[in-house]
Amino acid sequence: TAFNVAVVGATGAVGQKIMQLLEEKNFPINRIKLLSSKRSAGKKVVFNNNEVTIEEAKPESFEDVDIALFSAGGSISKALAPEAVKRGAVVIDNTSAFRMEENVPLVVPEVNNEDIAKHNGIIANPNCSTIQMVAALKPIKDAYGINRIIVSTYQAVSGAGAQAVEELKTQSAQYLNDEKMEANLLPVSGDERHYPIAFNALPQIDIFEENGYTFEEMKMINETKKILHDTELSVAATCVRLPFFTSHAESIYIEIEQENVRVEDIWKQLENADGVELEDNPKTQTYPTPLSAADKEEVFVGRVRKDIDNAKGFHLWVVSDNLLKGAALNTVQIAQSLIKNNWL
Ligand code: 11C
Repeated sequence: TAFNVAVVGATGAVGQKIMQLLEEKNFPINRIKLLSSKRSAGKKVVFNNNEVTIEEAKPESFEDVDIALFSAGGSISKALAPEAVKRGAVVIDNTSAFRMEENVPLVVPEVNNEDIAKHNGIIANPNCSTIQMVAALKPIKDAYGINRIIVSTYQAVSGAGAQAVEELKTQSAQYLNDEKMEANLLPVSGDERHYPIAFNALPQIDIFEENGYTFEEMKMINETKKILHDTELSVAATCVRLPFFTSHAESIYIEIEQENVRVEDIWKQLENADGVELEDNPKTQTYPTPLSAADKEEVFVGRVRKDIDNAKGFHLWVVSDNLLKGAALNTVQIAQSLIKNNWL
C-alpha cells in the first residue's frame, strides 16, 4: 500500500530535507502534497522526477491526506494540525507546539518507539538537541541507570533557519573585509537585541523564560524527562550558538547509578545501539566534529571519559546533523514506524 502524504513547510530548511529523505528511502507515496505559507505558494519543485506545485496550506488541504509532516513553525502547527487530524490525517509535528501535551507522544524511534502507538492523531518530533542526546544516553541508561545529566551545547546556525545561515555568511564576509557586522536576526528573531554570530559564541538560543533559562534549555530539560519516561531524572542544560552551519555538538556529563562501570563498558553499549556510531580513540585523535557528522544519519559519540573525582560520573561528546537526525530524518523514521507497525 501507498499513502497520501503532505509536507507542510515544504520550502523550509527541514521541509526540503524531508522531501529528499522521502525520495531516498522510497517512502510508499501514492500522492504528495507540498504545502506552505501564501508567500511560497505557486513555486514549483521536482519530487520523484515529477514537477509539483506548492499550494497554500489551508484546513481543506488535508482532505484525503493519510500522513502530514509539519515543519512550518509553531503557529502554523497550532492552527492547522488539529484541522488535519479532524480530516483523518496523522500528523508528525516538528515544532514545539504540542510536545509537552500529555496525550501527544514525543518520540525518538530508537528510544521510545512504542509510544507512537498511543497517539491521538498527533505525534511530536523532539527538539534537535534533545534527540541526539537521548539517542546516545538511552543505551547507557538501560544498562547502568542515569541519575543526572548536565549538558552544554555547541549548536549550528541552521537550527535557527535558512535566514540565520545567510546572516552568518554575510557577517563573515563583513568581518574579513574590515566592515561593521550587521546583526538583525540572532540570537532570536523578534527579540530586542541582536548580536553578531560570526567569530562569536552566543549563550542564548530562543527566548528567556522567567527562571533565567532559555526556552531551548527548558526544551532539553523537559523533553528528555518525557522521552525517557523519568520525571525524577536531574537535567541541566546550557545552550550556545556557534558560527558553523550544520550539526549540533554537545558536551554531556552523566552520573550513572551503577558502581564499577568502565569506559569500555560504556563503549560496548554505544557500539550495540541503533542509530549511534562510536568514534572514540584518543591515540588516533578520533572523535566526531560538526563537519564530520554533517549529511550523515547517525548520532556520533566520542571522548568518553570517566570523571576524575566521581566514580559514577562520565563525560561524552555527542555530535549529529541537526537537520537530519535532529529533524527531518527522525520525522520520516516516525512515519516509517507508523506504517510498519500498523499504528496509523
Ligand atoms: C535551534 N534547536 O537550534 C533549535 C531549532 O524546537 O524544534 C529547533 C527548534 C525546535 O535553534
